[in-house]
Amino acid sequence: MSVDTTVAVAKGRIMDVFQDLWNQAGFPWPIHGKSRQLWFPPNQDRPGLIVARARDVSILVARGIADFGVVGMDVLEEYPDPGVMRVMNLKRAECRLVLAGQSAKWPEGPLRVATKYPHITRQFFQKRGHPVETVGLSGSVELAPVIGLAPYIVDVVDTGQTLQQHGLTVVETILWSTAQLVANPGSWRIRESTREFHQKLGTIIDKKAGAT
Ligand code: PRT
Ligand code: MG
Repeated sequence: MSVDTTVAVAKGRIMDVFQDLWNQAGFPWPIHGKSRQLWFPPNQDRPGLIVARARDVSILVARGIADFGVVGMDVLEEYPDPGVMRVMNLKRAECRLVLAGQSAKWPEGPLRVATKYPHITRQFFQKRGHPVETVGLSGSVELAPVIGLAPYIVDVVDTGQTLQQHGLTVVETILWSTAQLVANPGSWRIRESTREFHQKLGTIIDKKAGAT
């Protein structure tokens, strides 16, 4: 198989699950030990790999630096980019984006919500005609209600343990998320190697559908 394809992958959990798919596809994983290298050009054994911040993945793909990107649906919805095509649900890194608070009751009146996802949050409340003020944080969002910054949060949840540890409970699920494969439309249209890589991943996903 020709491996003249480059994939930009979101570091962290998404990269961990993607590494598993990459190995199953028979490609050697290029990152060894504690290497800080972030760019691995394609070679005869495997596609190229770029390790990126989650929100930068679509930018790299839209500009054609990478043919493919791997990133969570939550991030794609928060930073919509018309320059990328969603081409496959990788069915891994499952989680949901939820509205959570100290009680499961739907909030009354105008409310303040702390979140890393202000765009999704505003859309969600707008659809319900409910006034909202978002406080944009870049991490440790669960702390907001505990320290009195905002009584509600919109955040990613998997097992729910983190919410529980902070005395929080789910009010409503906003979005279910899994890792997604996105592609550069030009590369997708004209490059044979792009189609081949997509096909190969597809076989693996379908074989192990539902596994994390
Ligand atoms: O910098 P940033 O935090 O944005 O990214 P990162 O490099 O730290 O990546 P990482 O590892 O946080 O992964 C982020 C992506 O993984 C998200 O965009 C999701 O698509 C996906 N994902 C899947 C998750 C989780 N599961 C998850 N549980 N992202 C974050 N979490 C957090 C959650 O918010 C909580 O704080 O993990 C904690 C544990 O979750 P519980 O519910 O199991 O306790
Ligand atoms: Mg993180």
